[in-house]
Amino acid sequence: MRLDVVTIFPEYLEPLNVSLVGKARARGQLDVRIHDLREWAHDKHNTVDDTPYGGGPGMVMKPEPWGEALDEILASGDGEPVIVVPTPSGVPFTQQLAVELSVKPWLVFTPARYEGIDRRVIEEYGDRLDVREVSIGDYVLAGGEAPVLVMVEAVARLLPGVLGNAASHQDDSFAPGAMADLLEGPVYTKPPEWRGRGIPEVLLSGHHGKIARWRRDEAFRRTDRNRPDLIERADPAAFDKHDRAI
Ligand code: 6GU
Repeated sequence: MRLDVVTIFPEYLEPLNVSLVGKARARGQLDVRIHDLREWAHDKHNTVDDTPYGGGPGMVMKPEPWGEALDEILASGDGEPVIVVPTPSGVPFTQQLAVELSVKPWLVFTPARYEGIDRRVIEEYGDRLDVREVSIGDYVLAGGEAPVLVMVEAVARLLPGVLGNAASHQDDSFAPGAMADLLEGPVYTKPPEWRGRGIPEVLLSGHHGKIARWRRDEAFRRTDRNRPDLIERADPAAFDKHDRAI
């Protein structure tokens, strides 16, 4: 997969050199290209923003540098990318959207600062390409760079061969399957006793059926406590009598 990111803060994307994404890059599974938007600015101050039409606070990113940057990046590859525009006004970034993006060969991210990008840029590319305006949650950040880090990590770990063990995402919270609609429950490792705290007996029993039931009960309890909206939204057929008794 190829990923391009256009930003006025290239150094903000340095975490993409680290850990899972960094290793996927080193192995050649991800081709990540970070671009400085100011390279497509023209005046001596490399201006990329201006005051908003209609008045109001803040600044708006000018369309010309974005247009020239995107045209050059689009011309540098084969086929057409999906363009992901991070914005608090976008559709929610979900595991489902991460899965959808993970099967695309090429993504271009356009994190903005200030009050956002001149609307005509989104319209111009939206007329010819798949452009997604995406939000990572109901809060406001100063720019789209941190959301890009979030989205790239969520997508990259789904690529074949990036996560050591493909089974590791089978029971992720939000993954489809038997535990769909439930958050993951607690996990334990050695030592068997730490600061006087033991391990739930059932996990030491070797009884796979009982362990699966316990894990589901813990997942249900946690979901009920932390995200009751997930239970309300789910298909009632997803829950059995035992779940409902929790
Ligand atoms: Cl994608 N951008 C900004 N600036 N703030 C956000 C966001 C994105 N998602 C949630 N808050």
